[in-house]
Amino acid sequence: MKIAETDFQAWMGGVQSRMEGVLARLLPAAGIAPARLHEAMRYATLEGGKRVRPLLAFAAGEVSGASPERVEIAAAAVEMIHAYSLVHDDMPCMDDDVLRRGKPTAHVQYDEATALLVGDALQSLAFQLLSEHRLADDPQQQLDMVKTLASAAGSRGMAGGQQIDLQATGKPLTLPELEFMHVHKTGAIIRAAVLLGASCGEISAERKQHLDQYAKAVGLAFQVVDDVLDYDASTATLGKTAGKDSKQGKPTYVSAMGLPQARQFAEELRAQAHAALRGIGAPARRLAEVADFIVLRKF
Ligand code: GRG
Repeated sequence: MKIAETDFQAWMGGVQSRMEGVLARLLPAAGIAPARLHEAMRYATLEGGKRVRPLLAFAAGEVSGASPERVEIAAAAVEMIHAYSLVHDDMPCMDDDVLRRGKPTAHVQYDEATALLVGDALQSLAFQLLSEHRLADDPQQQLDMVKTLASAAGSRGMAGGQQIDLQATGKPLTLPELEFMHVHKTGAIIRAAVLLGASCGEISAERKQHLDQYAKAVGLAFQVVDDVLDYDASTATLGKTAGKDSKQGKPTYVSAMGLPQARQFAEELRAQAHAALRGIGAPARRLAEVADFIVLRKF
């Protein structure tokens, strides 16, 4: 018996397939020189991934009345930064993995030097997109969007979090240290996705603050669930190597607090995310649903 698709599933599927088309259009064509690099950029970005960050951007755009034509560009920029981070993270000098999104990682499919360039070029393209498309009526607001993504990706955001992660291998971290690492490594880009989506429309300072609180809770919840799934789910379900964190001696929420407590913590963060949206009301419905998806997902 076919189970009926919920309204949220239909919305999510719509955003995911829209983003596939948008990314395919915005990435350089595989036939354009240097073809190997362009082909590898497309390989690393297209046909895979849950597109959680674009989902957050589109849901946040509903809070500010943003036009989908603007949000899709901001979402593509964030997704390109995310794709770049995965390519570099998988390289032998970092996590050294061979499977991502159910296919060989970029350095396995191509070679290490090409994978390095894929990450570099995706990052540049993300900022090119944010600067060459009109995304906000107020130019200062658009400049702030560029700054938000730049600082989220940089040494005081994702790259800094990755550095902490590399240094933490084999060492137990306290819960505050673990949180500090993840707020930077994964949380910063998730926060940027929410803020950039909202910034494509009109957003009051008060609502922005609610969104910021929501993003903090959801960003951490995403990581806690990622740790639970790494422990609990199979490689086939995840499309990436399962059980890798414990094998590499990485501190995780499961190793720090135990599996049932980590699951409970994810639930608490989901409640915090919902609470942060209360001040916004009905326009935040999709954001609440995305928080549920992030916490309840099985892959
Ligand atoms: C290399 C500068 C640099 C940073 C890498 C984000 C990151 C930092 C590494 C990714 C490693 C990792 C598995 C982190 C855990 C959380 C995470 C980002 C998982 C992958 O994100 P998903 O689940 O992936 O959204 P999909 O494939 O669905 O897009």
